Amino acid sequence: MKHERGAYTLQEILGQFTSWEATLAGLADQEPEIRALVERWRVSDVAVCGCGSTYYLSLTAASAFQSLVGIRAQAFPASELWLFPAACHGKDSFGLLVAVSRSGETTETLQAVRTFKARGDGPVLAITCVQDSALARETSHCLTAKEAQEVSVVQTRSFTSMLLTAHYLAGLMADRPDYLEKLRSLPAHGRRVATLAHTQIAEIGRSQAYNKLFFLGSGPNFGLACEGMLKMKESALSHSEAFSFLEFRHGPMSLVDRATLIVGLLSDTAREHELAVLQQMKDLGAATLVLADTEENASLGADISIGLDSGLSELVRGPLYLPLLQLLAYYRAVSRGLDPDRPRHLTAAVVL
Ligand code: F1P
Repeated sequence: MKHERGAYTLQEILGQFTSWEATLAGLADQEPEIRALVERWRVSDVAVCGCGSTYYLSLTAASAFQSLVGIRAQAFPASELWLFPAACHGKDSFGLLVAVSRSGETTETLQAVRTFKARGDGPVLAITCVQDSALARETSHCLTAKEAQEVSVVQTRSFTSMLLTAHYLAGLMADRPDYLEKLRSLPAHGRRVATLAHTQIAEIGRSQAYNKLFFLGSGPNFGLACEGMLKMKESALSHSEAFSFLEFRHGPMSLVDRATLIVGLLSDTAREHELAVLQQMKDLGAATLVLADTEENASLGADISIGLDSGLSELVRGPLYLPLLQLLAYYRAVSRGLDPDRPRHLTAAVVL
């Protein structure tokens, strides 16, 4: 049978809300066990690591651990923890390593875990999609979003499902049942937002008016902006970059012209500052696509605006931005004649 370009990717993007539900249900079943671990560990700091998408996930997860749990949390590319452990740890070790890998087979992530264990640092917890993976075997504790595993090489539903897992862990560490309750509302919001915004996103994704794409996000949204940037590269072979909002003025804005699309993921905390950046880039000729919680916020400084209407805080609503960024890359890829299911030069895991 003829393979339709991007068929798996599209199905995995649009079906991810079912994976979110299954992941959250699995976590609720394991809650007593995870609570007991968290209670036993009582860590005051955590390192989070991964590669590619899972490194970007680590960035936003570290932000959640830090702001929700109030502990020191730092994200690292797994290769840095493996090859430059002293530069990552400094004098003090981290109390816990959270190692994130969809496949559980990525060499750098396995090596980061081995290095951490050899130094005699604290416990290691894996977040993966594959129960029977090398990572799961290397670690004594593993949270598996197994329903989120994909056929496509690029991570879409696996990314968001593992991200929910990290948020859930943070919610348990912070002992915030209210936060867990809000996480449980995400699948319904996600389905609604993806349905509402699909046509609009498809139209922008198909547009050939842009040859430079920038993704801006601050705080917990920075890692998500990076993931939007990576989807564009992997699926649509398009030059894209991600920046923390205000960093964009410090040089990168010199690249802005009429062929530039800027995708802004608005926070609540820095909203006014972020809108000012977008307005300035619009004045310089860029087109702006703004994603915010309310349509009203999104429309300021925006050529195209999408309001999530979730009523959720900036931290918990983060995963809702992802399906839109994934769809944007999917439509750009397909309209350029590419197959996002099989991106050029890539394999699902890098095994060295
Ligand atoms: C990480 C990863 C992917 C990327 C690429 C190679 O894999 O870097 O993010 O898309 O295909 O692998 P994993 O460790 O999360 O399985």
